Amino acid sequence: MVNYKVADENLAEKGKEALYVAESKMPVTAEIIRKRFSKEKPLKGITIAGCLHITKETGILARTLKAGGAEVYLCGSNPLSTQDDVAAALVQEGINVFAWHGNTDEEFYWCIRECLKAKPNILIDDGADMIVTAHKEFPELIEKGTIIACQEETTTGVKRFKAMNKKGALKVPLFPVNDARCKNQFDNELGTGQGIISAIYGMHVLFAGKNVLIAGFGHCSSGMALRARGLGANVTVTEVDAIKALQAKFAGYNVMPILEAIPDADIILTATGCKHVIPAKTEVFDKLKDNVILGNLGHFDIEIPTKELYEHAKEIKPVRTNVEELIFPNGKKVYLLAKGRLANLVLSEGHPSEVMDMSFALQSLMSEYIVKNKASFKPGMISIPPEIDDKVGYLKLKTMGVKIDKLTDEQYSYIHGYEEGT
Ligand code: RBV
Repeated sequence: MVNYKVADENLAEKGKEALYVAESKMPVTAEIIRKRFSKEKPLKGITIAGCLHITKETGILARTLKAGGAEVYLCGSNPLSTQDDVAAALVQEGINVFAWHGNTDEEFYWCIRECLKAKPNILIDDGADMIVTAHKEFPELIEKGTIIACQEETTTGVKRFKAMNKKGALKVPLFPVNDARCKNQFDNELGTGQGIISAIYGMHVLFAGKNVLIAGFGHCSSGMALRARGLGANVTVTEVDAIKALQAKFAGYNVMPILEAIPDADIILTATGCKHVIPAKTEVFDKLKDNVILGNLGHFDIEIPTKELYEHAKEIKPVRTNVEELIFPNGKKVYLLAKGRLANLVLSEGHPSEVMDMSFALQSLMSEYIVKNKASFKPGMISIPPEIDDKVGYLKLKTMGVKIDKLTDEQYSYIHGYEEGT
């Protein structure tokens, strides 16, 4: 029996088409790993719950985990990123899905709880909400050892778990999949980088000649800065980290404090993982340029002070799908993308399948690794084994028809030795 609650089961045919398109673009997850999983069934008897964006790419991951023998439960990791057609299609394939576009905060947690009620053995989270809920509301899953280990997909989730671990509050073995090289150097840089497109989709603007303010210069934001510049924008980066600020400066961007950059910015895009990156103050709102576009690509809707902006506005008008015009008391207009939520997920379909192939290949292989090595884990953060990271890189290159060199024995001894010098 499939357990589910989705928006509309009649959307399944459309969802199948989306999944069909993603299949061919995700050869590592959908072909190589799935083929082996179908034969070897490494996840047999295991229930996996994923709190992920319900997209065609996540659908491909679910299919691979299921092919490996797992019972799969899914709920959305963001109320606005669920693609209802994909959710409906997955239900037809026997994946237990609790997700619909636009669910309220209360419904969001209801969906998480439905997944946890299935007593999952592995949790794959994106943003930490499901694993934190398991700690708070389903402690027996941890105490009785039902949960073997957990995997985290995104930077913000890893940040939360590091804080939890420091306080001694993290009671499960946790693999920060986000921190694998094959994840953050590709999904974060290229996927979020291309998220610039969401700002274009939102307002259909020309980037050339615009002043674009990018808040942050980590993997996500540096990818965006590069692409904004490529489109002809004049890019300003704001940072709190001296080294990252230097990297931005030496890459040729303007670097300055955000309060200095705000008055000239035509488009402001945030991806810092922090809160109130645009300070939540009326005097700052008054400094925003008329017609400025505000978009957040970080995990939560607090980088741009969404709530305070809504409170400040005297009128809020939807102008395009998931874009609102906020009219301030002084008559100024501001365009807010995706209600301040991840615009790269909400306004486009999420990060492209090609790059999600690597992230979800890692998630698939990590689930297998967890089942194989379950006896050896202790609660706390555990790094992704480098051989799994390397394997995904190698497989991705292979599917792209790219060959690389191999160290000779002589080179191997040299690179791992210290005796040879001047
Ligand atoms: N992300 N998933 C998708 N197409 O399914 N797109 C982006 C998708 C993930 C990505 O790995 C990132 O770390 C996370 O969403 C942010 O919540």
